[in-house]
Amino acid sequence: MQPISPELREWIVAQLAAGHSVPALRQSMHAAGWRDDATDAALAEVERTTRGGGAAGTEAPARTDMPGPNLELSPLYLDAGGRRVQVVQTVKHPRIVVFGNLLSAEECEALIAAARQRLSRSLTVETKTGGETLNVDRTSDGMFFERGENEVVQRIEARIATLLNWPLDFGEGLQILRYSPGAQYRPHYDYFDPKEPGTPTILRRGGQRVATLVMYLQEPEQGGATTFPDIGLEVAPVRGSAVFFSYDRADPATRTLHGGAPVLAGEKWVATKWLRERTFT
Ligand code: PD2
Ligand code: ZN
Repeated sequence: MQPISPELREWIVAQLAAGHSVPALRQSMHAAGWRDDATDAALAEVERTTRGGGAAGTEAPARTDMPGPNLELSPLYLDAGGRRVQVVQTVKHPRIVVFGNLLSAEECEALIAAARQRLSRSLTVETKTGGETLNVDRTSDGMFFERGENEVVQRIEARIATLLNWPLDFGEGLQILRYSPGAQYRPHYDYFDPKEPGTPTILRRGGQRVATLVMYLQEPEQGGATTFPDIGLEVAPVRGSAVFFSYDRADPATRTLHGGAPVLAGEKWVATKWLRERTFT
């Protein structure tokens, strides 16, 4: 059975959240031309993954050593190498932490200024081949910095390593994205799909992705939240703040489906840091 698309998952989750019954959904999908066995498989997968369950023994094994801030004492602030970062909001499953005051306005400006001339239409890693392709699901413009490429990148990377308790060289280079009005990033998972044939090639450079930090460099006037459809969370893209989330296995059971909602007015700029299992080369 094919895995279901993030869009179909999102639709089913939204219908269930709106109070529609499973039989009603089955009827709608049947009317839309879905075969009953495919419908049942899709509904079962969504139920399994949104409840965080799964038939015993069928889940991928979860990692135990994971990046993340130390929240044992429920701190309101964390010291990240001399910067007082605010803990704004946390979610346990999926593990999500919203940080305030992670970046200064000057640091946001410096990243935007250094990236602006190097933007091109975003590519995503193509798991079918291990290469990169244009993706209609992502209509932003983007670029990557090399790790440690300039002073401000170095400073921010060192801060992230301290805050998230993860070695600096396990991180990919910072990715910068600019969303103009209408641009969005449809819901997706950031880990590499183990079932895709290109994934083993991608994993040679540092193993799986295990966590994401999306930092907001410029606020749009409207729209542009980072959304988590499985749990109905929207994180507002406030300049200098960031959303962290981690995934201990490459599986929808992590409930880390997430997207960038369309920007309705103004421009949204973000910097994304992806963390790998090992040294990223
Ligand atoms: O810009 C965002 O809000 C966003 C949403 C989903 C960024 C990413 N994913 C990403 O860079 O992976
Ligand atoms: Zn993402």
